[in-house]
Amino acid sequence: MSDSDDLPRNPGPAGGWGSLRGMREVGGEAKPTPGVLETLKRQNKPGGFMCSSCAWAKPPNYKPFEFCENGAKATMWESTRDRCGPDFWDGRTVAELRSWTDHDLEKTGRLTHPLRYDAATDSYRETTWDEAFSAIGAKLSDLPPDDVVFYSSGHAGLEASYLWALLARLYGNNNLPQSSNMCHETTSVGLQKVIGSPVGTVTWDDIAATDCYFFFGQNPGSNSPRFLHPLKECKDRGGKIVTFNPIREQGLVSFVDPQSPVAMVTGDETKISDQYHQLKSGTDIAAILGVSKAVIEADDEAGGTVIDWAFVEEHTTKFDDFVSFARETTWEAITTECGLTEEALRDAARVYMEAERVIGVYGMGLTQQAHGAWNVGMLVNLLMLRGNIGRTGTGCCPVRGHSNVQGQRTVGIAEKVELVPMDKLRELFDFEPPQKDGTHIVDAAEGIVAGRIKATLCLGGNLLRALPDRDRLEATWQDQDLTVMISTKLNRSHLFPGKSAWILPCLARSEKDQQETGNQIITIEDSFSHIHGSTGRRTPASKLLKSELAIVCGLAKAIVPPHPKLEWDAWLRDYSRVRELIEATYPEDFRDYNSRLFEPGGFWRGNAAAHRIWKTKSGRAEFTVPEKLNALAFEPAEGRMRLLTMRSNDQFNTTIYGYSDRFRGIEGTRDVVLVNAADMERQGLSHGDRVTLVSDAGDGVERRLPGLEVIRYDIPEGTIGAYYPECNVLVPISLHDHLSKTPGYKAVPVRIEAA
Ligand SMILES: Nc1nc2c(c(=O)[nH]1)N[C@H]1C(S)=C(S)[C@@H](COP(=O)(O)OP(=O)(O)OC[C@H]3O[C@@H](n4cnc5c(=O)[nH]c(N)nc54)[C@H](O)[C@@H]3O)O[C@H]1N2
Ligand SMILES: Nc1nc2c(c(=O)[nH]1)N[C@H]1C(S)=C(S)[C@@H](COP(=O)(O)OP(=O)(O)OC[C@H]3O[C@@H](n4cnc5c(=O)[nH]c(N)nc54)[C@H](O)[C@@H]3O)O[C@H]1N2
Ligand SMILES: [Mo]
Repeated sequence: MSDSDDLPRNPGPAGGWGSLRGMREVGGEAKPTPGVLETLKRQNKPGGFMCSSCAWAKPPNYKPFEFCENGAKATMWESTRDRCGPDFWDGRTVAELRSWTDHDLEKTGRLTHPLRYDAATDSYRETTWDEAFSAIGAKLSDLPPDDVVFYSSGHAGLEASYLWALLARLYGNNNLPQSSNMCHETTSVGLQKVIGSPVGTVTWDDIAATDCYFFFGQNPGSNSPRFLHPLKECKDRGGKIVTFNPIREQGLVSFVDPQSPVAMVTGDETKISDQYHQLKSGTDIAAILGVSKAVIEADDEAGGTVIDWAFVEEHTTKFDDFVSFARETTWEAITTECGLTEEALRDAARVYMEAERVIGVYGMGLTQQAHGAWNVGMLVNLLMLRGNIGRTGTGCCPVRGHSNVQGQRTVGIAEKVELVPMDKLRELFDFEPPQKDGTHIVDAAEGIVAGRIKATLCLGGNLLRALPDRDRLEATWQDQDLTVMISTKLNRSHLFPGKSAWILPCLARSEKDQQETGNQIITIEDSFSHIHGSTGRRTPASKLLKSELAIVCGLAKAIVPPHPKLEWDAWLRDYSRVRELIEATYPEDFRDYNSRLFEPGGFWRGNAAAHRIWKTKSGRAEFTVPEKLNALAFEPAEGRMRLLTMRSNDQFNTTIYGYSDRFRGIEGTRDVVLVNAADMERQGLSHGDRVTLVSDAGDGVERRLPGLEVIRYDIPEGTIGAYYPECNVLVPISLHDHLSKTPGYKAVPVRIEAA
């Protein structure tokens, strides 16, 4: 192959006809029930239902179709006609299903019946809700509360989530790890530390006014495609976009608006990034320091007119430490670390300084690193140099993952006691909430491997598959006394049942949630901290399904002794009663909650940092100095590669819709590893070779992933890419952010071995 043959080879713009084809292919596989178009038309609009895919904000001025390729895929996937009923298990064992792919497991269709694991036949059998609830309740009463984990993936609405957290506390622990422990925990902890906000500060007003975006490790084309519209609008106004990412992600290169008939016919592409900097994985600290250094130097030359000195003096602390660090670090150290030239970093700084209003966007490329919190601090340093925070058109924009992942934290799904108004819970429910911090997901995973954790209850998700160290966890997961999964579809976590194991099938968000007082509304919080009501209208996939809230109440009644203040039945009859409880617990965030459910664009919870009120320890926004120039847990060594685990646009986390990663030019397989041409030459590899990736964490644990096809790819030397979740077998549990414990999924030390 010649140099120009590196993949991706002109994959075509994000959006455009490719996105329609992508939707059609998933539609063909999922075989959605009739009426799915009607459902899609209501998606993300006031009075409609909120997409169960990503958390990107829902605008007040919505479009005729306010959904993207991936939102449509998610809706079609849950609206499938296929059913995975009890008969699926006839003659099938759990053990044999372990050879199935994630795609094939979910493709069996919607779960229809509550199921219990039967050890004699090694398969699941139909059960009744009553039997399930009472058996789970009995098991839990035998276990010490400390040994039990209540996980949640960020799907369930605020109402069910609030009751889930209440249930754990009534049972006796704060063991409430959530998917954000593997995702934006770095934001919850790292951003909180520096600006006093655990969430982003940006709202639609900022998006409408900004003239520049700086992107670090977030991929809107695949993971939040509705974001491409505001990016295009920014470009149409003459704004600029600068991206730092090891991989040239197509959504950040160019976009054709699939909602514009003219653009679709003429193929009118909008170029998204004005500059695209392919830095080495894990080196954003160096790159951002380089940009900051250029800004500081320009300020010196311009007699102090570049830095926003008024902001720095009035609002920040430790500025001098940061400036000294930037001055003392040489350009050589910076450029060697990140692999970008001084000129490239100065170019980025030029755009940054010319812009009046800059938004800093980030995602997993910054958060899933061994020193992700330093990454977040560095981005905030850069923004603060020119007062790009707490002013219209500016701000810090962590793009959240699951549709309600942020909201679940807001209503009490948190393992740390200090994050929850325990006094309010004490008063409302007349009990003594547990005072000890609960387990983070990393501690829970270690606890399962060590045999300390005896039961895991999962409100959604596919925890076993999403966690690091797959082999070690799969070898020990079944030693647990109890596993309970509240799920819509079959997944790999179901295939490692505890001694007593239950699958509890629930309604999907687009389905009717009929209770005694009528079809219920649930609410979610988006990435901009706006709260939206959501009502499903589709006929449920099975008459036996229960809503997530109904399942939580059913479990609660079996687990917690009755008490007049615990009105599980009344709450189930009318979810607005649960919203009253949420408002009573968090009066500032949820004022007049029930009357504001369908405000266009949702109602804003507010954010002090957006008003330049800093709820930090110092009462000021804090400049920080990282201890080194990268976010890695390891030193470079001959043959040691940094494995970056990737998402394709044909998956939502562990849900694999299909095998087309069209933006990266990879079709028909996920068993690939992307390698730079120079690394291939050095290691004697050819395009198409089969190799094994081997852990190089140096902790004595053998971790191997065989059978990957080498793809020669435009990726920096020393960095390689392969897909999540297949690669999770290679990630040590102990590799995580020093502050927040978010796993370091984006720079895993591995070696390449011939297969
Ligand atoms: N279609 C789809 N949508 C999704 C999801 C999905 O799986 N599929 N998942 C949802 C969830 S839960 C989440 S959290 C979000 C995730 O959305 P993102 O935050 O976009 O997450 P990733 O795609 O894992 O990684 C983002 C980017 O980081 C880059 N990167 C890797 N290492 C580095 C680095 O060291 N520095 C920099 N600057 N960049 C780096 C990668 O190349 C990639 O482009 O998306 C949500 N939306
Ligand atoms: N290597 C590597 N590992 C990663 C990541 C990475 O980038 N690299 N990313 C991490 C991130 S950001 C995250 S958020 C986690 C994701 O971890 P999880 O949130 O645990 O996993 P998901 O794949 O989102 O869960 C999919 C399952 O959710 C269930 N489900 C779908 N819809 C619903 C619903 O409406 N209700 C209920 N109750 N269940 C439903 C279905 O049964 C489906 O099989 O993975 C993490 N793991
Ligand atoms: Mo996530």
